[in-house]
Amino acid sequence: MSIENVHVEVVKGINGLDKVVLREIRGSSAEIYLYGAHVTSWKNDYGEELLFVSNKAIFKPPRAIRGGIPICFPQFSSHGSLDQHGFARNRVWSVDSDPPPFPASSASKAFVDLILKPSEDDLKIWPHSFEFRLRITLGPGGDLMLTSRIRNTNTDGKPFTFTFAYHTYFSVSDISEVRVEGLETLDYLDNLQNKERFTEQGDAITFESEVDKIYLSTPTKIAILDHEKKRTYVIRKDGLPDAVVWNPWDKRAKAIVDLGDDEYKHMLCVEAAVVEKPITLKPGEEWRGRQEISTVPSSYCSGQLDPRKVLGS
Ligand code: TA6
Repeated sequence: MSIENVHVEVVKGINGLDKVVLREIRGSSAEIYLYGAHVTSWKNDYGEELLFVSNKAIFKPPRAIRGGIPICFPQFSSHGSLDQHGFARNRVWSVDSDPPPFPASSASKAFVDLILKPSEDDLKIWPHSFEFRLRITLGPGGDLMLTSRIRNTNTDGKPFTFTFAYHTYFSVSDISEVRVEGLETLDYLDNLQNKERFTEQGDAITFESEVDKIYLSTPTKIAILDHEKKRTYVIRKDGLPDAVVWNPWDKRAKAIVDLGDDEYKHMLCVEAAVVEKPITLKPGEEWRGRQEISTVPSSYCSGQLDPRKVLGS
């Protein structure tokens, strides 16, 4: 089967791993390794990289790639008996040549359908048959959509339960200058305090030390404002009630072998996820989780557009 065309190309990436390249006519692009169905690049019309990937990322199975968009399935983090973040990010996926139709197919031609089914070895550590279909679409405006469809294909009549995350690493100019809007006043589980539950203050979230929080029942839209770059990332999500916010800061960064000591300054993970209330599927049932990320010029540029200042001037 050939999926090569102007918008979609399969090439060899680092260490000879297969990589799908999506391109849109105005210049935006995305790259996805079949290893992990891992998005490793998302560029805007000007060729600027929007995702963070570590200079020390190791593109070699079985290690997950540090950066981009790892897929956490069937387990988020250490919330279960599997290895951290499950195994989908450490498996080689296939191009799905004949995916079941989507109810609302987008107009974009720059998309790829990937599929993961468990191997015999996977069934030994997680004894459930599933089909995980992932469609990755680069929209005409450069927005990136990921839609996961996970189906229980067990023939033994048994349901299964999972947690999930799109563990997106956004590229930011300086973490100390970034704020996240949309999570104010929400409850969260703090991974740095034994997953205890707290309530966020009323202000937008800013960063001055390590953060590892799972915000619960979050709105469908979250924004990351990068003042220095004058860029705002907008995350829209569906079927993914929780949102994880992670930055390792200096000490923990030093302990992560595939992350440079200072690289934490240029990354922020905001992860559309299902953690607090895991999904249970009966045989034949399917779950869908969708994340759409886009950028807009920041409406807040180092105070210039602060309405109080405008009014006061
Ligand atoms: O999503 C946040 C988190 O679960 C953190 O606790 C942190 O460990 C991070 O993911 C990275 O995990 P990884 O297994 O990729 O090193």
